[in-house]
Amino acid sequence: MKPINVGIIGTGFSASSHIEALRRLPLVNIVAIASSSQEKAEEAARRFGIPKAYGDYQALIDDPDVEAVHNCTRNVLHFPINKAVLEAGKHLLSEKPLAMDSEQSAELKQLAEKSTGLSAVCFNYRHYPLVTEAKERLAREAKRVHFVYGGYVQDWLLYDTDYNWRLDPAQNGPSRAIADIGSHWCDTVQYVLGKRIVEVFADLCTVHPVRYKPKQEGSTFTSGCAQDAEPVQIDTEDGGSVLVHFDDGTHGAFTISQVSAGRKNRLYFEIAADAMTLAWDQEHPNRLWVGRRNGPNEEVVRDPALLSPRAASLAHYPGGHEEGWPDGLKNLFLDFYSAISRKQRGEALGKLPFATIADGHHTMTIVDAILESHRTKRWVRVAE
Ligand code: SOE
Repeated sequence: MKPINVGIIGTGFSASSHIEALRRLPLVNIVAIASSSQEKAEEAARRFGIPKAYGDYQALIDDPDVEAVHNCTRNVLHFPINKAVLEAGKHLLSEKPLAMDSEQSAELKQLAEKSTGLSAVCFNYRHYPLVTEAKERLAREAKRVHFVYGGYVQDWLLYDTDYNWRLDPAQNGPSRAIADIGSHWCDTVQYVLGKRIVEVFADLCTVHPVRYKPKQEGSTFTSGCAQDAEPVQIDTEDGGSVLVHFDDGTHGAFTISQVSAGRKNRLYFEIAADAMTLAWDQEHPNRLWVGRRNGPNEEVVRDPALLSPRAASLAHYPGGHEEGWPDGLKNLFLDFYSAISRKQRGEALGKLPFATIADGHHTMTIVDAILESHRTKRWVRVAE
């Protein structure tokens, strides 16, 4: 089968991780990259060995060779680029958050319903083998979930000298930590449970109301330095805690932080169900803890021979050969491009494992409800 031609928009942390993961798939071919200037695009094309470079994203979308577009830009560009790709009828893989707010994402949801292309949002944590194993065990063994708790904590914005475009609401949108990483927690947990968050109560906080913005901007995960920097007021949250209710009445809570020393990228959840408790942590992704009341606790390791069939299909190496973040991203792309190939062959798609634009929109409505709850200090229903 002919590989699917992909164009990448963006050249930062997420673009480079997408390129690396895509290069590990036989069913795609990266043909073009776009950036904010021709010079930047050409530099990135040389660095990544991509044949075509565009200094304008619309030119990449209009290129007849490009069949699928990865939107790896800053949040402010998610909406206009996603809209243009959907209108062009091309396949779309968008970075999260899907848009700046749920008004924009609602429009994208409508466009996606009419588009001839397939589309997905980069909620990559669904695609880890042991996250899928948790989902399968829960569906198989549990009748009732009592509580869900956990969080997503990082430290790359710990100091007031750490600065990045995500600190600027004009580039990032009105929510920072919740939209950036809280959205991942919500999507992952909703996927594992097969339930939706319908109501939230939030308490957010900004640890550094003033940060020092360097003249030369750093990229995500690089640390800053106070020299040659100007103070700027910060209006978005460094983190917070949120109580949630799911659609079947299940209760949950999560804490988000980008200022937790030593926690580099810890998305974790624990699901207390009647049959067992399941716990998973992105910093130790190859283990799933299963707690029991009347028997020994268990630790399931990522060995394809020990996993349910769908989880085993996401584990590409035998046990003991650790897989992690880049592999989860690759699994998402594998699921996405396999679905496109099946569509091209006229096969039925069935239930898709990846987050669709409708899922991305739902997450935006959760983010908006969290902001409103924090502002009004009350429970807020997530918009339908
Ligand atoms: C920064 O917080 C970031 O790169 C997020 O934007 C990603 O979605 C997450 O997977 C890793 O951290």
